[in-house]
Amino acid sequence: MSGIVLGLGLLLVVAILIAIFRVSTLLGIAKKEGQPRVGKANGINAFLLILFLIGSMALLFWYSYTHFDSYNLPLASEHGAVTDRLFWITMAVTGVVFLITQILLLTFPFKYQYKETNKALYFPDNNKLELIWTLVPAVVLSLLVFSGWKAWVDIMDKAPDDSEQIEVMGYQFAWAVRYGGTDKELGDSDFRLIDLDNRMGIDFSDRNAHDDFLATEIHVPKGKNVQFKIRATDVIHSVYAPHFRLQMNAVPGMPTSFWFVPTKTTAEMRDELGNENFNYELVCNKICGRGHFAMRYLIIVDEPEDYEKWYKEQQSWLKLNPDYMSKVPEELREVAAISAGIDGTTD
Ligand SMILES: [Cu+2]
Repeated sequence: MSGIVLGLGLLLVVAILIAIFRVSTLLGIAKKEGQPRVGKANGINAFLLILFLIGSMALLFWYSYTHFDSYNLPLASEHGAVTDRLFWITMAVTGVVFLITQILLLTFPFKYQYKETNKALYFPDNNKLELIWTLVPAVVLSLLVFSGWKAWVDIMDKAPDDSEQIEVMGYQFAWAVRYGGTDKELGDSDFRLIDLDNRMGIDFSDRNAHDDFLATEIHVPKGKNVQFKIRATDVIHSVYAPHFRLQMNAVPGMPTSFWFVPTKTTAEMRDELGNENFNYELVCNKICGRGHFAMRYLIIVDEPEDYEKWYKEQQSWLKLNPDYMSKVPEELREVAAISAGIDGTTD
């Protein structure tokens, strides 16, 4: 509340200052002092614009230099090399244009400010000039868009058949992660089956679902194709794993996916960075509500043999939640118990 009052107060002060400035300008004009006053104000404004140019450029370079490592994270996926290259080419092209246009924009008011002796040049049009500034950006932008589109199509293409399938589901405010179990096939799921325990709505009438397991951290094998199958239950979340240059929205009612090849194990990255505590992470990249900040999950990249070892040690969800055996159709219970790794008979 006090914030609103303070804001309104500030607004009032600014409004009063503007009113005073306008009144004094009008008074000046009324006293026929108009011209020299405007000339002086122009000079001050032009000078301030140049100060702004120098200040903002200094800030830009300072930030880009000191925080470079924060937005240029070490790379750990195959396609990431392509997207990184595209990013830096786009950055170079747009950066140079940005610098040139800002310098011209902010120095011209100084160079061409009002002087009584100056006379404006009549310059209605120049076809050659217009052709150049239409064609050059059109060609450059088409090249950028085309190479971006090609990279996108390669990434979004159907995942290879041998991909590890991992289902990642976002909900307010956590992730649930499911693997296909011994058959490496994810079973069906249905949002109508979601309850407090069966968070992902696993459908136990599907045989592939009986051996599925949920993981508290995501393990992926180095050098193998990995596909994230992504969905959400409530609002739009976003699966973001910056070291793999991976980002994909998690949308309720509209499954999405992303496949990639991790290139460095967690241990290798720790060595490279000299940081024993380093971990790859998956975070939500959509402001999805109050607990948004809590949507963090660890990703562990293992050597393929370590990954298989970890995979085999996991227990099926059905084994950990035996009550749900009642959801398995009666004729499937025996096979379900076997594929879920449950010993003995079930009731
Ligand atoms: Cu979220």
